[in-house]
Amino acid sequence: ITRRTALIAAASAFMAGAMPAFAADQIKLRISTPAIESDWHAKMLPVFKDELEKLAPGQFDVEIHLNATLFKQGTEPAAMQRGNLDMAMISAQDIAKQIPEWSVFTAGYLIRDPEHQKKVFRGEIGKEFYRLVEEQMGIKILDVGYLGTRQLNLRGDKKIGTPDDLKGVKLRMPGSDAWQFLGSALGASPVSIAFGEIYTALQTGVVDGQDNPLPTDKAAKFYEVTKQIVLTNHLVDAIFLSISKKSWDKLSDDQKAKVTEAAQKAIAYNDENRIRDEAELVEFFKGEGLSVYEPNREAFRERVQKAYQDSEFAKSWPEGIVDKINAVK
Ligand code: KDO
Repeated sequence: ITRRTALIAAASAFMAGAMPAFAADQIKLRISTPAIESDWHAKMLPVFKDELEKLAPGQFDVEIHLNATLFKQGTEPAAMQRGNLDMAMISAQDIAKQIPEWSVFTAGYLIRDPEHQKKVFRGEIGKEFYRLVEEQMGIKILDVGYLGTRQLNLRGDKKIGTPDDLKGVKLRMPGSDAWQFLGSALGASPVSIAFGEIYTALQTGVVDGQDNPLPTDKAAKFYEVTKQIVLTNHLVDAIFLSISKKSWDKLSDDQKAKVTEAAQKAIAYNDENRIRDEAELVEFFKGEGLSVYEPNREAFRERVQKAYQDSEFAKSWPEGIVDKINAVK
């Protein structure tokens, strides 16, 4: 090694340390989601980006794509698996398409509340189920986020007290077997429509109603085209902030730790805002002229739980998993 090359090496090492990384050296993380700008799980993405920038200045280029403009709702896992997408917020229903065991988390009236959800997924059960996703799908789940508790939201005036009252009601549900099953289990006739088309479907009467957590009903302005909200509490819903293993494995251990930390901060922001909103939004919807009421929740719970117990899905659930989930306190 000559003195000249040693000097050049020393100078470039100094530059690399002192200068922010050039755009070309930055690690691009493209995130795709159907979430709309005004909803909390969309708003948490700039939080992720900013936190990561603080932790690892200049190292990452986080690119956020909302409204399913980059990939259609539900196609994000496949895009990550093909190496076309780095990150997404995927649902248990998306995962269950590839890993049948995961359908347990698509069952209504199983997870009790946001706290139970956190404990289940951040504990031993989550560890085991995340491992399946990593091994079988090549996707690394960074953290679980609370999407909210799903409630019925209908166009008509007819009051819904029990599952029998939903007979023949065309209920929009997201497009996959697991979601459609939940719609039937509630007693309705499920119709599969992408999230971005719900508003028009409600407005034009293509469907009689839809189900989503209250913060999403507000963000998407579904109250403009519906008359009632039935507080069924039928699914304490989760979204999993995830990264493709292809992108993850390129990171150094230090970068992995920072991506995880930024993800947890973003999720905390989402969860806090959603939980607060859920406590306050009934008044908001009433103010918008909707009737908001409690149905016979026990009748819904019984029907839905029985439907899942007797279903094909249940055959793929690990032995004793429902009891284990119930036992998490
Ligand atoms: C929906 O389509 O109703 C749903 O709430 C399903 C979720 O899994 C998730 O995809 C969500 O939409 C989108 O993020 C839009 O909020």
